[in-house]
Amino acid sequence: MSELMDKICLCIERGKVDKKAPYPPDMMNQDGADEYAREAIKAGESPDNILAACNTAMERIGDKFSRNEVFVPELLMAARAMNGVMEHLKPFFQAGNIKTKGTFVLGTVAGDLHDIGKNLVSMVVEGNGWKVVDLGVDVKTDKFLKAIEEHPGCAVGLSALLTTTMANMAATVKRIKELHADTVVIVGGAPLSHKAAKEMGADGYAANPQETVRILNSLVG
Ligand code: B1M
Repeated sequence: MSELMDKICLCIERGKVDKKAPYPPDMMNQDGADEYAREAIKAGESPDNILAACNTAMERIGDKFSRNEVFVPELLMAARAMNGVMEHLKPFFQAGNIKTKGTFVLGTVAGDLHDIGKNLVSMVVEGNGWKVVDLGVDVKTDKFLKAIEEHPGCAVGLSALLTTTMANMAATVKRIKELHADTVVIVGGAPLSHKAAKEMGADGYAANPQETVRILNSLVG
C-alpha cells in the first residue's frame, strides 16, 4: 500500500473523519480520512485502490471488535470515516450510462443496520447503468413487496451482515417468491454464501458489487 493509502486506512481504523474532528483525541488537528481521500484522488490514485484501503481498515476494526479491543462506538466512528471517503468515490462509480438497463430494488434486511456494503453495491450498480431504488436499512418484507409492485419487472438485492438477520433475509426471499415468483432476487453480505442463497430460494449470491453487476447484466443479455 502507498503511504497515502496507509494514511486513509489508519484514519478509518481510528475513526478520524476529517481535520476538524476532535476524535480520536491523539489525532486532534491532524488531517483525516476526508483530506487524505481528496489528496489521493488529486494524486491520481485509482478509486479501486482507495476502496481496497477502506476495506482493509474495516476488516482491521472488525477483527479488533471480535477480540473485544474496541466496541460499538469505535465501529461507528470508523463507519463515519469510511462514508466520508465514499463521498469522494461516488462520482467515479456513478459515472455510468444514462440509459438504464432496468431497476434494482436494494435494501438491508429487517433487524440489520449495516449499510456500507449495500451503499457500495448501490453506487457500482448505478454506475453500470441500472436505476437503483435504495430502501435503506432494517427493511421489512412488506417494504420490499411494495417496491416490487411499484417497479414491475425490477430485480431485488438483499444485504445482511449478521448471522442473526440471515433468518429475516430467508423469510423475505420466501415471501417475495411466493407472491412474485418471476422477480429475480440476489443476496449478498459477509455471512452469505452460494449455499445459503440456494437454501433460501434466492436466484443468486453476489460476493461483491462487481458480481452483482455481472448477475444483473446477464438478465438483460
Ligand atoms: Co457490526 N458486526 N454490529 N457494526 N460490523 C460486523 C458485521 C461483525 C462481523 C463484527 C465482528 O464481530 N467481527 C459482527 C457480526 C457477527 C456475525 O453475526 N457474524 C457485527 C456485530 C456483532 C454487530 C452488532 C450486533 C454489535 C453490537 O451491537 N453488539 C451490531 C448490530 C446492529 C444491527 O445491525 N442491528 C453492529 C453494529 C455495527 C455498527 C452500526 C456500529 C457499524 C455499521 C455502520 C454502518 O454500516 N453504517 C458496524 C460495522 C462498521 C461493522 C464492521 C466492522 C464493518 C462492516 C462493513 O461496513 N464492512 C463488521 C466487521 C467486518 O465486516 N469485518 C461488523 C465493509 C463493507 C464494504 O463490507 O458490508 O461485507 P461488507 O459488504 C461487502 C460484501 O459483503 C458485499 O459487497 C460489499 C463490498 O464488497 N455485499 C453485498 C454487502 N451487501 C451486499 C448486497 C448485495 C450484494 C453484495 O446484494 C445483491
